[in-house]
Amino acid sequence: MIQTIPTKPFDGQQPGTSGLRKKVKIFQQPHYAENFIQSIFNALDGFAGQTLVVGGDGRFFNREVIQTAIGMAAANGFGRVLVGQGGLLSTPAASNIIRRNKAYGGIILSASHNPGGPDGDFGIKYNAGNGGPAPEKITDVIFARTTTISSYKIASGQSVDLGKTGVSSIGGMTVEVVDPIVDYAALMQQLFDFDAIRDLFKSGFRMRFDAMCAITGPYGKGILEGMLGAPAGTVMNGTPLPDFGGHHPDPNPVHAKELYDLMMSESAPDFGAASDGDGDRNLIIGRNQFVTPSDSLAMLAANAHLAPGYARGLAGIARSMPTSAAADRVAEKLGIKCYETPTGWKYFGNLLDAGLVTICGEESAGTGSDHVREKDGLWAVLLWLNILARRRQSVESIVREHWRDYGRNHYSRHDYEEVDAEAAGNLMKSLRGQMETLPDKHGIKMVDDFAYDDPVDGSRSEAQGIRLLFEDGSRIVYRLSGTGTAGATLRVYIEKFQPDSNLHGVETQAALADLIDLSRNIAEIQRRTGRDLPTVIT
Ligand code: G16
Repeated sequence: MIQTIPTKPFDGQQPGTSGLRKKVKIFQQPHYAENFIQSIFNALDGFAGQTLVVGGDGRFFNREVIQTAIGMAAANGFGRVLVGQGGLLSTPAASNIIRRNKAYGGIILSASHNPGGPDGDFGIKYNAGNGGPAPEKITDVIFARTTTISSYKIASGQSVDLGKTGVSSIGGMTVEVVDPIVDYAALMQQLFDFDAIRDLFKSGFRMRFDAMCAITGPYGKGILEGMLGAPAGTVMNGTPLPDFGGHHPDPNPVHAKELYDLMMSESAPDFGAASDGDGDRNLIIGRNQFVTPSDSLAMLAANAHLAPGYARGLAGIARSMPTSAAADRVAEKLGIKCYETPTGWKYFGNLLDAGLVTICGEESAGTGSDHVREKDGLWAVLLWLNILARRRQSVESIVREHWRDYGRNHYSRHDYEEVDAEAAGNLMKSLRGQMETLPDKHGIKMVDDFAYDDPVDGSRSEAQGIRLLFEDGSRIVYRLSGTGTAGATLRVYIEKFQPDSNLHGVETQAALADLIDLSRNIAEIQRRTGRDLPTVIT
């Protein structure tokens, strides 16, 4: 039965860097998720009879909202929903299913790398027909609709059996429960040299993939252990759990500590990797060699031609502004363009759709290509494996050779999490106030608040982060996170280019020490936030 339920707006349903992200408890309020989903539909048109993809990362509250989204899609006039079995789809797999099936769009339930469970976070985001996160012009309309909503429509009284694949119908709409892995695995097989990777494992090469009890467990087991012949046990924490087993599914050396410690130990395998809550981020570690996401982007771009899917070369590279300039050096050598965009995968969409870039990446552990319109954790792992299979060198020696050939961008991100939101806002305001006076002090050449003009549709995005650009190419960047759910998170990105290979081995924090001090002094971080030190350093 189709019902129209009266409702009232909630405050603050404003999509952030990647959809609406809040505490589970907030999402559990009656009508909260429904209001946001209806506002998405109210912001769109022309979807009657079309296909909508629905899936999530399996976190707590996923199953309930999946049923709600399906019921609301039926009541709002979609013709078909494709939903992952168990309500599960990794974010890149959802992007692939949208594209493959020429769907109108998709609703992805995830708070990405944020913790799950009843006290954790939940999120809803809308992806457009190109498979990518909705651009700002759509998220702005969605937000506007949340402020005026007065009712929502839902087909109630029925639920879909998500336990097995198959076709059923709800409120006159077709519902297809699909295997979450098959299409994605087929796409990976097209892009990468699976035979070479199989041979690599046969030769005794060993890796660990930490799925962090999140969505990529089944994908990792199916592809790495199933199709590529990696030994059973290669995938650790491989069963998705609603609370991620208490893990914070953010693939960095702090939260993937078990893997990191293993890779730095005597018994390290050849290669270590991890992915996050919804499968779009990646962590790459060689034996004794952590690879920063910014370096990983540059190294993947420099070696991508070794994979069949990229053998013809790259059209261009794109990186988010705070990501290090290591990829720029690769682009220069390849004679292609490197675009610098604001933080957020949605900014890569137009460049990818227009064929201007093939590979994109962000310092926040996201790398991907034009194969989908999301960053893709396992894709990055498989491209690394393809490169290792072809070069037959250790990760460490590939990294060292890269630094020798291109120079090294020492790079680190310092996060001050859950600081008082007003204090963080004032800190950014004070930096904006110093934009005119800072240049010429401390070797600073220029200070700006990054703005981006999209070369494809001409749209302009302003106030994307304060950049301090130094005479020697070093940078300090400040911005507030758009994905946190408590207080504000101040991110400070520090980068220094070191061409001298004798100094490449210097420990990163030591190499950046002066800039780190300066970053704290200029922004008066201690005085304004009460924090002596960052919460997380990556
Ligand atoms: C999201 C976006 C990413 C972006 C990141 C930034 O990541 O999808 O493109 O780099 O947010 O996060 P913050 O604003 O906290 O720095 P995810 O993995 O959370 O979807």
